[in-house]
Amino acid sequence: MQTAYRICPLCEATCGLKLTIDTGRITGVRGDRDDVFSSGFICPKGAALGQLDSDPDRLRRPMVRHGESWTETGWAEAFAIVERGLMGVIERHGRLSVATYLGNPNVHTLAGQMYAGEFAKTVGSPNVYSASTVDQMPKHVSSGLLFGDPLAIPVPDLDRTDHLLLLGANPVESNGSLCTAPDFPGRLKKLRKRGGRLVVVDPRRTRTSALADQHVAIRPGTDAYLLFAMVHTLFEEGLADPGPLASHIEGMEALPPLAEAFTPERVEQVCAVPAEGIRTLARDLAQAPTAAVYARIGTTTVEFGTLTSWLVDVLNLLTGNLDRSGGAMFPLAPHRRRGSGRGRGFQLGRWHSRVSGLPEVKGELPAATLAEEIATPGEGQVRALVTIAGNPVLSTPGGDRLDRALSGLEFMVSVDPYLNETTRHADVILPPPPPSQSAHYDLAFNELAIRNNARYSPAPVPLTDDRVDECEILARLIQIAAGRGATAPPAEVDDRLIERELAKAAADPASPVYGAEAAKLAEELYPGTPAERRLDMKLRLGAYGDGFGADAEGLSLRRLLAEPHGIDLGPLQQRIPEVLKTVSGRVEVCPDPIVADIGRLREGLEARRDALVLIGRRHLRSNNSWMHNVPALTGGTNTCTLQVHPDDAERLGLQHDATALVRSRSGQLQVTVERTEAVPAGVVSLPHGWGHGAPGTRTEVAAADPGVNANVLTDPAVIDPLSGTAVLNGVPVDVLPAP
Ligand SMILES: Nc1nc2c(c(=O)[nH]1)N[C@H]1C(S)=C(S)[C@@H](COP(=O)(O)OP(=O)(O)OC[C@H]3O[C@@H](n4cnc5c(=O)[nH]c(N)nc54)[C@H](O)[C@@H]3O)O[C@H]1N2
Ligand SMILES: Nc1nc2c(c(=O)[nH]1)N[C@H]1C(S)=C(S)[C@@H](COP(=O)(O)OP(=O)(O)OC[C@H]3O[C@@H](n4cnc5c(=O)[nH]c(N)nc54)[C@H](O)[C@@H]3O)O[C@H]1N2
Ligand code: SF4
Ligand SMILES: [Mo]
Repeated sequence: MQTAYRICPLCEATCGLKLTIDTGRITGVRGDRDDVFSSGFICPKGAALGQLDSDPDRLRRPMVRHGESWTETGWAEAFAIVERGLMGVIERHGRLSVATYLGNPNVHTLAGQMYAGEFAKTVGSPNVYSASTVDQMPKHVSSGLLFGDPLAIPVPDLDRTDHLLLLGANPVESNGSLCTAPDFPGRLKKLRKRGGRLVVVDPRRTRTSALADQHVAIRPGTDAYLLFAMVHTLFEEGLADPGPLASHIEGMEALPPLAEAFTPERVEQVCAVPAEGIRTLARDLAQAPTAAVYARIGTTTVEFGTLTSWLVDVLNLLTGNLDRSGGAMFPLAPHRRRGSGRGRGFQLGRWHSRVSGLPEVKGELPAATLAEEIATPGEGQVRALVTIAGNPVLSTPGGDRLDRALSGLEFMVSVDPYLNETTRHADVILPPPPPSQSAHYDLAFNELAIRNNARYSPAPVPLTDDRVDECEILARLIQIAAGRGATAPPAEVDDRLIERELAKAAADPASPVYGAEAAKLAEELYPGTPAERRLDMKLRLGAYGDGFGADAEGLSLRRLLAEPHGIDLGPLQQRIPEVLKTVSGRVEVCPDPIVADIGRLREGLEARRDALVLIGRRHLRSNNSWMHNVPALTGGTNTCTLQVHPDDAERLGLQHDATALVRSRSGQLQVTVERTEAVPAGVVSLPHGWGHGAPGTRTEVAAADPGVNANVLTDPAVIDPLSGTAVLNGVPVDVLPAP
């Protein structure tokens, strides 16, 4: 028996876990009480890490498909098949014909963070897709336009704020998103205990709204109206005051006229929130000593996702809460350096998708358009697909169409531990090792953490013989895509990247290694795995780094390895103007693409909103599509039911537990009805990530309680135009008793 510490990779909270390991298996999981960030917090998913890790359905060796059947194969052979398949398509149809889809767990693995983007870049095709366009892309676009950097996302300063206005998020079940805060529920309770106020805007009653001082049951998809009317109120009542930030803002004068049309009286009927209530929300926000507006997936995967994301930070700014303690602040991750306060700004639409002409966003095309790019013949048609940690058949709109399109590919390879709804179409599946055999560091979530910190977990258990580290799997794919072949040494990839980054640092007068010789610096790196060498480099060049000797106290991987519970780097600090990368060097508060989209919002004031609409939900013991195979996380209230308000159920003739037929513009399905007052009349809720048990999948536990794929109902043709993000909430549907 041995004890090991491992950061939990299962959600954005990044809790430190204390694992008991017995002969290579996780036999016990507890929260690590000494973790500098999570202080012992754990949720049911973290507690089930052992079961997840040793799930008998987890693939151990590469799988090769022959028609309907699969055989296991050795790694060398698998990579050789991938090389033949991928390079064959490239030779026949060119690099444009290869698409990459990067799924959510890429932000939860070191491999995904360090290699997946590089892989897509190496392929050199505009056909790059990811879970971001069914998730948070609107926030990237809004940050890109406001601050010049799509990754500069302000997070609520949870532990210090006096007032939190939270929209479209349910962190008591999701444990938080775009705001990394272990024990989010406990932090909300503490906020109230210290006399602060929590306001939750959500159509549904949730476990988060149950903690709140006030719950505003807004009509789905209309948050942009509510927030704009709050902006309107701030101007009308002379409450708009950015405080000391005023000298760092550009374009303020354009804001009041834009807010003009959105009076509380005008938007009242749109969002089903009384005008006087909207004014009170605005006054409360402006008058709180400190306050933060925080919004998540219920506000991004909607018709006006980018405008809503923008309005969130406009409100933070207008109430003097942007970039001040207790407000909405920019974390400074250890692998980042402080900026210069100016940059090239953010551009949208540098290229367009072939079939529907949709603009590129942050180097990607909308996931909603992938199926048609595969299915539509012509020059540039997608013929090969690489999925890394993704299950787009269940997670993207029109998933049933994508499912059909995938079977028409010439070649597909998936890096994934499961044979599931998506990977069943692959020719080769390359399974990564389980978390117990993988090292961990949160590059993505340190950029969103409510306290700056650094924590590294070496793999708790050594790799077993039949395993290849996911970093190496992806590095080998990079070598293949670069044309260097399946047997080219994977470490070359890291050597090249290290050389490039060190040379850049050595040429930068603001860097601590300015003037040094890159090759010499490379020799000083921690002599671990290739990924560890790169991580060491990033930490040492970063904001708290040792600068390769410039600051003896500074961070390095060696120092982190000596601190298994992590290093706390203190509360968030003010970062404007340094964090800005806009051309003007200011916060550009009314960027052109946003202003241009406000016309669409104004037109929407006139739209009829009497349809029954569908929204999603998450259960505490779930994670998108891939944890339904873990027995400890199934059953109880974690079910795939259509929640219907009793009044609607009455009107539509739907009995509790009976089967309903749900139809949308895009598709239809049958699902069990759950009558509940948790949803308001006019709104039904269905969770996503279900719809298991398809022929050829190998997830036995999940198949026993398969549920239905909510993304048969969501429509790939309906997206937020600025961000290409799918509209997954507020989908008009008809519901009737199943025939
Ligand atoms: N209707 C509706 N649809 C939604 C949403 C919604 O709210 N409503 N939410 C959206 C959101 S927020 C997201 S993020 C997307 C998620 O979309 P995806 O990322 O496409 O879907 P996941 O279900 O997270 O699938 C993750 C895949 O990664 C695999 N995996 C797990 N661990 C690892 C690992 O360590 N390495 C590798 N290589 N693979 C691994 C799993 O087996 C699974 O196949 O779904 C979106 N879809
Ligand atoms: N347990 C669990 N945790 C997870 C996940 C999971 O699947 N299960 N997934 C992870 C991922 S990938 C992500 S992105 C995060 C997401 O984290 P959250 O954003 O907190 O996700 P949800 O719990 O889906 O909460 C979204 C809320 O928005 C509400 N909503 C729907 N439509 C609207 C609307 O139009 N306006 C407003 N104001 N609210 C609306 C829904 O009722 C729901 O309560 O969670 C992560 N954590
Ligand atoms: S809250 Fe998230 S990070 Fe923490 S234990 Fe649960 S799943 Fe893991
Ligand atoms: Mo997500």
